[in-house]
Amino acid sequence: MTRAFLGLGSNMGDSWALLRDAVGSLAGVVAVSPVYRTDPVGGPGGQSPFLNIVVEIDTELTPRQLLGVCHRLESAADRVRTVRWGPRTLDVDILWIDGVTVDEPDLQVPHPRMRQRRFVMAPLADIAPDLAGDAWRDRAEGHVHRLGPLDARPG
Ligand code: X6L
Ligand code: MG
Ligand code: MG
Repeated sequence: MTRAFLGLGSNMGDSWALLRDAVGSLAGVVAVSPVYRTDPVGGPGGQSPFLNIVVEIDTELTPRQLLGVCHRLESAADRVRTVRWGPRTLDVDILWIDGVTVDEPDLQVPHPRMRQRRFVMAPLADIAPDLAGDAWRDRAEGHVHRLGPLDARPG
């Protein structure tokens, strides 16, 4: 079994429920970060804030099979691709797989820009401080605010 980390984000629809349902349909979940409300980074202006989490899974899938899982979760959330980096019901990205490097046009592991994004590194640091370190704290972009556990939705 191999340890992998996925980054999930949503800024359309009922984001909290979309994240909860996505995690609920993932196999091999080991840890789920707190939910963060995060300022949009990149993409067109005027987007709503995101909710972001990071999930650790144990898996025997290949990286490409895992990418298929990510796409299946996005489809289940009725993701529609319109504007590049535009609003989305659900985005699921592979961040890290222990011992694995992939550099293909549609699949890069580790995620090449994760250390520049506070919306990735803050939740990652909560569940994998060994992996996240803290060099990112000075450099990463975007304000983030920790809301709390995914299973304790604020009223
Ligand atoms: C210059 C050019 C600087 C592009 C930054 C950064 C583009 C991030 C895209 C960039 C640039 C992205 C999320 C998000 C997106 C998310 C939050 C992306 C892809 N996804 N913002 N923006 N959470 N807070 O999940 O990450 S679009
Ligand atoms: Mg993304
Ligand atoms: Mg993506």
